[in-house]
Amino acid sequence: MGVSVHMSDEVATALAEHRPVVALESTIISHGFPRPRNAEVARVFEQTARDAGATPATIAVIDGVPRVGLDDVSLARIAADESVIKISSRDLGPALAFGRTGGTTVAATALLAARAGIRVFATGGLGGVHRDAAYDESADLIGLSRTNITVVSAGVKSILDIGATLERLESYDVTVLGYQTNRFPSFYLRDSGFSLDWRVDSAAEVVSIMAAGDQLDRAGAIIVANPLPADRQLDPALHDRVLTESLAAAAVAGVRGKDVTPFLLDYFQRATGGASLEVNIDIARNNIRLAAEIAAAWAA
Ligand code: PSU
Ligand code: MN
Repeated sequence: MGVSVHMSDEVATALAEHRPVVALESTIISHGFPRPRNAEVARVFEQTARDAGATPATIAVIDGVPRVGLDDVSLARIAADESVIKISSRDLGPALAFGRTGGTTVAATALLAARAGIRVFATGGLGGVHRDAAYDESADLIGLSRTNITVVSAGVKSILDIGATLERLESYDVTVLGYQTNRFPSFYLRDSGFSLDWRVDSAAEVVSIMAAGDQLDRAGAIIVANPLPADRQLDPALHDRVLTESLAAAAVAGVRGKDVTPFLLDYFQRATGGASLEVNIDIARNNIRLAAEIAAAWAA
């Protein structure tokens, strides 16, 4: 544990003292938010964790070194440098071997966080199964099947096939809990229309499920699906219009592979005149606060 990753002193000390630590991904910074706003957003996310009583551990690969907890220079570089790549878990080996710098996806971040001994991870939305292309499925899903970590997210974006994503999470043996709801959120919107088998109402309940999973030696992750309150979600009519447009634009542009998710996110932000961007930040901060609560309950 902790041998193959480089932890910042702050994160290492917090873990050693059994204080709450929340892992944060960095593809959301390098490829999820537009420059230069993303640099500010990265700092806001870390501050949100601190204000909620947890030590943030932003994870990225810097010059071939997997880092858990970034200094200010590295955090700024992930945001500003256009040559920063997107690193999923299968890219970790080449990125380390070739000394590359990249933002880590949910799959790669979860793997590195678990290696460092971190149990709770906050993100905005997970990758999933893309629409009309069932073979385009994010490694986030299978990655979470192998990693013992609790991930707080607002579900997956409606740019994906949400029903198929939930089916795959079932196949991959990933536990999905609705936080104070029985409905799976679709990121910008509170309710995707899909229901969940399990609802939790407190951080303490999440922790009791984590502890039960540990007793059974289960390998897979727990997803805590945390919707925004209805009055903070994106306007549903705007959402539906932009969703249709963005999918058509991706088809016309012939976007493929790891570029699909960044393309759709960027389209959404431009087509909503920045409204989706503010909701996106709100969602991630909402998830970080809940993750901090879970991490505190776990640490206790
Ligand atoms: N979905 C979002 N925002 C994001 C991502 C996904 O709503 O920023 C990022 C995450 O880092 C996620 C990655 O792990 O995209 C998934 O990319 P892909 O579909 O290529 O696996
Ligand atoms: Mn893909």
